[in-house]
Amino acid sequence: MELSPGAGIIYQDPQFINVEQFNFNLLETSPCINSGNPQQNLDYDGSISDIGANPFINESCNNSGDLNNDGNTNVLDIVELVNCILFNNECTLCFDINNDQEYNILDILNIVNIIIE
Ligand SMILES: [Ca+2]
Ligand SMILES: [Ca+2]
Ligand SMILES: [Ca+2]
Repeated sequence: MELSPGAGIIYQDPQFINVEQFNFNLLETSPCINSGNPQQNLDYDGSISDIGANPFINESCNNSGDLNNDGNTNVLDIVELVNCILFNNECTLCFDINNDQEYNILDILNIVNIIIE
C-alpha cells in the first residue's frame, strides 16, 4: 500500500520511550503528541488526542482549582468537578486536586478550601 502525504500524516520518529523494552509510551518531545484526530475525545489531561496507543499525559497542571480555566476558582469549578464525579464527564487529570488518583468529595473539599482561603 502506498501512502501519500496529507493532513495529519507525519513521517517523523514517534519517539517511543523504549522500543526494545516494548515501552511505546511517548517521550515529551514526540511529534505524535496532540497530533491525533481533534474530533476524538480529549486525552485524560484535557489535551488533543495523541497518535498511538498510549497518550502522553501532561502531569503539570497547576492544582489551583480553576478547572474551567476562566481565571477564577469558584462555584463553577465545583460544578465541573461534580459533573466529572457523578457522570464521569470530561474528567481530566487536573480535576484530581489532591493527587490521590481518584475524583471524589475530597477533591471538592479541596476546591472549597481554595475558594474560602
Ligand atoms: Ca494529548
Ligand atoms: Ca474557574
Ligand atoms: Ca482526588
